[in-house]
Amino acid sequence: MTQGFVSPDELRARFSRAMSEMYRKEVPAYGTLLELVRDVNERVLAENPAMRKQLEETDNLERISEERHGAIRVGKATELQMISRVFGVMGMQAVGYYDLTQANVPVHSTAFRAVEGESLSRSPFRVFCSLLRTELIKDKELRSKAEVLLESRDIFSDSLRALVEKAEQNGGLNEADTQVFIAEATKVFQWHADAAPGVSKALYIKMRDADPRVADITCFKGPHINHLTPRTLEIDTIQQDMPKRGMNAKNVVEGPPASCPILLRQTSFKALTEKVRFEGEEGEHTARFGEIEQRSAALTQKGRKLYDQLLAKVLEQEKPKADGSNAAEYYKVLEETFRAFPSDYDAMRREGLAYFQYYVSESGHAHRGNAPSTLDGLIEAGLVTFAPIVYEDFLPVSAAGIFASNAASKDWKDDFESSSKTDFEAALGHEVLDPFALYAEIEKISLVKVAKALGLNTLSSAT
Ligand code: OOG
Ligand code: NI
Repeated sequence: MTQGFVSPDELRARFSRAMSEMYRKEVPAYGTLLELVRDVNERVLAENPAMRKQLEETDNLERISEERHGAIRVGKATELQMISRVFGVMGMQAVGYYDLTQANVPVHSTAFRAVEGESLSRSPFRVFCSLLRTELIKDKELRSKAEVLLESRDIFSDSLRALVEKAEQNGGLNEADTQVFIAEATKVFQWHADAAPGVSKALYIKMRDADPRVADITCFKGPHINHLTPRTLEIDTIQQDMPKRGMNAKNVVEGPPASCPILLRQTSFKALTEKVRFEGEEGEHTARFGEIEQRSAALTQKGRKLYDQLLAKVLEQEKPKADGSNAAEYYKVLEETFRAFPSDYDAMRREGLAYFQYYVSESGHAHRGNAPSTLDGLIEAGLVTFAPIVYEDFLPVSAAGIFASNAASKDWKDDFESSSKTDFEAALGHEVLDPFALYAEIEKISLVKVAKALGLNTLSSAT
């Protein structure tokens, strides 16, 4: 702690816990999902001492039971800018650009998360944050209603604004300020059973007909968290067990097939229908759900290209239908198509498809000053070991699938205008970071450490 400041990592961890507590109260099924994930993770670790040891050695064990991501949707640039500052106090930065218009959803997004290896192992909490693109609402009158509603709301309390400024000026927050900051920041994302002032049920329905996300963003008082996602070590078991605990699970696990440990795989229980009070009338809204994910290796540009190609090939042949009727066929095509992607980490490493962290083995330490000078040589001699760097980001296509299956229940289609990263960055007020560069940096730092420990000048990887 500097001058009695709570560290950004600690702030982020506490905020993540506070969000989880709030969401468990708001959406009890999320609590049931957490119990299921805890049970499965405990069993998997008890049954796999080797996995446990590897997670421990790579600083990944402790973070797992605490790990989760959330998703929020904001309505205007000033909200996005302030959100960026609030997350900035917690050491989270905007990483990557996601164009959801590809999935017929009128938003574009980034991920707020920690970026450095050590911070990520302390708290990898990440938030997928989408900005509504009102310019894509086709009906002009509805568009201007949406803009007026958004213009008139202020989702941040005065005390939150003051604390963000204080943290930025002083370089941190003390314990007392931290407590208020966490409480006020959490409140921004709470659920409101009352629709925004001026929103009748008829207006809500018009917005929802334009797009369910348009209604979700414009008709409410704030950007309620729409899901939280704990990390599991065995997603297929959870997918199977969800119905046994009363959860309405989605039909397919999204992402790569089970046999290919890359990026992440996700599934969820479907969004709940909740009561809402509109002006003068009762109604309902369907948006909030629970999700789980299993994370694996971060891919290089080359690996990502191959993943995108293969997934596109899969979807050409077999798109998962919203009603789940072709789930078995979809999985079959997915598994078969992804045979073209190496499934073992050594092959991925040699082909430069994924990012890795490198470690000096015990015998490596004994060979200091007398070791092969190439990375492959060191690995072959057993002096250096490696583990994949965990993917910290989101699947654009997967995100799209989640939108489609949770709010619209439409099959996928593509009729929106093209992406606009520049517009997004203008709204945010700065550029988003390049995720590939961040993984490459973590890999490089580990190679520098290894080289130093072995008394070598430099070491480079296939990436
Ligand atoms: C965001 C969906 C994206 C994920 O896990 O890919 C996401 C949203 O529904 O607002 O959270
Ligand atoms: Ni999610």
